[in-house]
Amino acid sequence: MASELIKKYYRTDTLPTIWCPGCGNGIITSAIVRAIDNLNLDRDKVCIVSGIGCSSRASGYLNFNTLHTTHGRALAFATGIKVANPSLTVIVITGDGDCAAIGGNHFIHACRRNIDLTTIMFNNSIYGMTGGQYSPSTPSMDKSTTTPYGNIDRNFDMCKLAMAAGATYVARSTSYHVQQLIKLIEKGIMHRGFSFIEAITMCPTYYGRKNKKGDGKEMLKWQKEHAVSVDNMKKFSKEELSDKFLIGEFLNIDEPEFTEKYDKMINSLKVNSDDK
Ligand SMILES: Cc1ncc(C[n+]2csc(CCOP(=O)(O)OP(=O)(O)O)c2C)c(N)n1
Ligand code: SF4
Repeated sequence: MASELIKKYYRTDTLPTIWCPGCGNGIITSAIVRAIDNLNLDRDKVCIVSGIGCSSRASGYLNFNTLHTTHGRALAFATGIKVANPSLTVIVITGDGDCAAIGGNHFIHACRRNIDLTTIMFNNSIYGMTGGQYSPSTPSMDKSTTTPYGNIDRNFDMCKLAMAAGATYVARSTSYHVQQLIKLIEKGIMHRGFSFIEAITMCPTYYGRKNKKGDGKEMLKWQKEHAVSVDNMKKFSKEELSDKFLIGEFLNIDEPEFTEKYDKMINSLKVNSDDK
C-alpha cells in the first residue's frame, strides 16, 4: 500500500502487524482503507468496530474512531454506536468464526433490522487466532485441528444467510480480486441499510497447512481459479460450478433503514406530546 495512505490511515506505531507471512488480512484491511479513501470520507466520522480474532485485530492498526470489542459482539456494539449517532459511517470487521458462530445471532438480527452498518467478514475458513479449530465456514470434509479426519458438518453460505435474514446489500469477493473488493466495499458503505461483504481470504498457517493448500501465493492462485463472477455463472454447467464459488454483487435493494424509522417514530411522538 502506498506509504501516504499508510501514514494517513494507519496507527504506524502499532506496525508491523501480528499477522503471519502470507496471511490475507493485510490485503483486506488495505481494501477497506482504499474504499474509505476513494469515497473521501471524513476520518472523524468513520467508526470501525471489530470482534476478536486475527482479522479483528485490524481495528487496532487503523487510525479512525475504533472499538475492539468482545468475541462475536461487534455488531451489538456497532448497533449501539449507530443508534446513538446515526451520522457516523460505522464499519464492522469480523472473522467467519466471530460473525457466523458466536456472533451468529447478532448477525441475523442486524440483517433483519436493516440498520445502516457495513460488515466485512474476513472468511479464512478457520479460527485463526485460537489455533485452527473448524468454523461454520470450514468446507465440508476439510481438516482443522478439531476435525483431523475431516469436517462432517455442512458449511454456511453467509451471503445466502444475510439475504434470507433481511440484509439489503450483499456481495462477495476475495483477496485476489482486490480491485473488485474495493468497489464492493465502497458500494456497501454508500448503501443505506445493512451491507454485508464477504471477503474470502487465506490463513496459510492453519487452514492452508492442514489442507495442503500451499503458501499464501498458492492460496491466492486457488482463489483466482475457483471464483466465478455472478454475472458469468450462466456460462457454466452445474458440474463445472460444483467446485467453484460465486463472487460479485448478489443483492442491492432499498428498504426502510432502522435509524431513520426510529427517528421518525421519535419525531411523531414529540409532535403528539406537543399537541396535548
Ligand atoms: C466468549 C469467547 N469465546 C471464545 C474466545 C476465544 N476466541 C478468540 S478469537 C476466536 C476465534 C476467531 O476466529 P475467527 O473469528 O474466524 O477469526 P480469525 O482469527 O480466523 O481471523 C476464539 C474462539 C473468546 N475470546 N471469547
Ligand atoms: S493464524 Fe492465520 S489468520 Fe491468523 S495471522 Fe496467521 S495466517 Fe493470518
